[in-house]
Amino acid sequence: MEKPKPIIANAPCVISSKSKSKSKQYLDCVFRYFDENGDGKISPGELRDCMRVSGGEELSLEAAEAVVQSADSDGDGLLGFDDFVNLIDAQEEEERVRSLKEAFEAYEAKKGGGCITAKSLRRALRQRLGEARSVEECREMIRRYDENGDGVISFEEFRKMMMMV
Ligand SMILES: [Ca+2]
Ligand SMILES: [Ca+2]
Repeated sequence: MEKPKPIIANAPCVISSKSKSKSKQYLDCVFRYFDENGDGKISPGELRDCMRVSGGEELSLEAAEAVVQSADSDGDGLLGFDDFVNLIDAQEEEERVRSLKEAFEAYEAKKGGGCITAKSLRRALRQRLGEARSVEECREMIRRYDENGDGVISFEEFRKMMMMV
């Protein structure tokens, strides 16, 4: 099954708002936009219509049901407001991890190798940021975030490192 694009990107009130703040008001606005019949719940059909109207990816009813099911806490086959917020959160988290993975790949010693070494860090800094660092400096940077002390940065360690900066 193909993964639908993040739902939140398809809501017009999101597109018009420059800030990506997740205020209650803002989520409320998105929620109401999805909730066509105003019963305070989002059905798979509503989710689907909404994606279509807003020019998002065409979603099959089965796919919409699967999305709803993934966040449906009380099992009624509909999304209440809290479920909806959780769904958005989960999707944003997924999005964040995806872009982190991309960044990580650029620093990896070997594509798919799963670690950043002092050498690969040095190369990536030079290529991507035009920063010339010595291997020693790169070793030092790695040491700072190398939690398990294996001398390289794993994706998990990289993730924590990025959260700190
Ligand atoms: Ca509804
Ligand atoms: Ca490590």
